Amino acid sequence: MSLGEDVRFAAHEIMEQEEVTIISHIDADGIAGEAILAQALSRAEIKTHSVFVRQLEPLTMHLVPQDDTFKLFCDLGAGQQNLLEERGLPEDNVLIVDHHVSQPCEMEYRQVNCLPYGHTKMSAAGVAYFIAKEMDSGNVDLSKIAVVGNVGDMMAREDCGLTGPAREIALEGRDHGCIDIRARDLNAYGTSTRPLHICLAYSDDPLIPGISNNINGARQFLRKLGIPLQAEGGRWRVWEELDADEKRRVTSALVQQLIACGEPVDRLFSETYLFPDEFVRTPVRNAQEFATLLNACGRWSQPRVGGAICRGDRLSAYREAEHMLANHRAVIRELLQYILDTGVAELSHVQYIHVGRKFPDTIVGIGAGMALSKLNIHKPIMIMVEQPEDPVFTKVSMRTTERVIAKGIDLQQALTVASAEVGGAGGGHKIAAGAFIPRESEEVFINRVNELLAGQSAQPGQGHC
Ligand SMILES: [Mn+2]
Repeated sequence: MSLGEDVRFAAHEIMEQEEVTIISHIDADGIAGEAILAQALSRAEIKTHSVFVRQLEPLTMHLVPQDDTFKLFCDLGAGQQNLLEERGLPEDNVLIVDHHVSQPCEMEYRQVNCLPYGHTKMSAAGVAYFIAKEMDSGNVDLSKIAVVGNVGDMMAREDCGLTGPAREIALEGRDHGCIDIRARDLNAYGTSTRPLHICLAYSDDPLIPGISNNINGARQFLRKLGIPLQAEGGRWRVWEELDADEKRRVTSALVQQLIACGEPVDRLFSETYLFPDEFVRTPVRNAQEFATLLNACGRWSQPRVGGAICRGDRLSAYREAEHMLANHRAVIRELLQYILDTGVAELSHVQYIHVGRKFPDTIVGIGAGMALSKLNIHKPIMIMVEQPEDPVFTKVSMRTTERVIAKGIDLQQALTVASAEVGGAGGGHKIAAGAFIPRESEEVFINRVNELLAGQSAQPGQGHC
């Protein structure tokens, strides 16, 4: 079998259905994947309704209806097939569209999963797009949302651009005219909405001495280059609106700065994905910021607002999402500050912090990733959080860096093993993973994860994720 064959089978299977329930994940990739599948289905005149879950786990399984609609799982399900079985879902009534590691189970649910085919850098929205495209080639316009999902799941991060099938989607979107691919663009977040000096100061991949984490430094750097920070009328300018000559002046000065400090320059540039049909200086203008907007919707438990934006709403849903985005950023900044102020505890191979109920579980992963660049980046970080509505389980999020996984570290493996041993469940990727564990096992669990990571780092590295 190949991914293409699985996609054809899935498209055929879906077209046979009269009524479908989509169960999807509440993050940018899940929201994008749901929007792609739901639009493809409704264009094919198949009745569809959707359910969003934070995570597929015993406590959320009641959200999966026990009716006879066809169940389409998106961005989840592969690692929780035992739960689908326990829920009594029959084999022939389920299709899983996912990119996570599968957990074996008695039932053999059908899946379209890019991971077993070696496509480690494509998200569920990408898989969903291939199915939609197979259902009807007119669904090529959904490539835009697929790119948002992929970028949202950080599939473009390691290689500074999408690769493999995920990039093919971007190319299809470019040919269709809905995606503008910018080669060797600045590898920084916020190129469409952040004031230029803020955009530079907030970017830390690569870390540019004197500019990263230094707003004044960034402002002076741009002044020296004679780049006006403000447009007529005093509005802040953004990277995207600089002309080609200005961009060249900035990037070559950044290159010089990095070389002067003996830092590698390769990560300064990235392929980026812009949407020419959107207004300039809005977050839906580029894939990265669009994804953040969707994540903000998920964080505020309003995935349907994100879904409406994926479907083209630029009025009420869009305004609502912008408001959530502002709050989202404020809470993440607060979490980051809390981690830095409180400090992390360190074991030999992991650093960790328990934030109790102070922060929503939906942002701790993002906060962990951001905190890592300001802590010991050589040691994976673990954040534990309690969810007020869940008295039994503690949620665990872990993040590390490309450099650490190149040495053999695999967070997915460590969390899957350690959580199973204490009666919890875990999954994810080498670089970012999560788990639920019984609250009373926290200490045993941390020590076990440390032990597993120590074992991994003793093995020769694989060098890829
Ligand atoms: Mn995903």
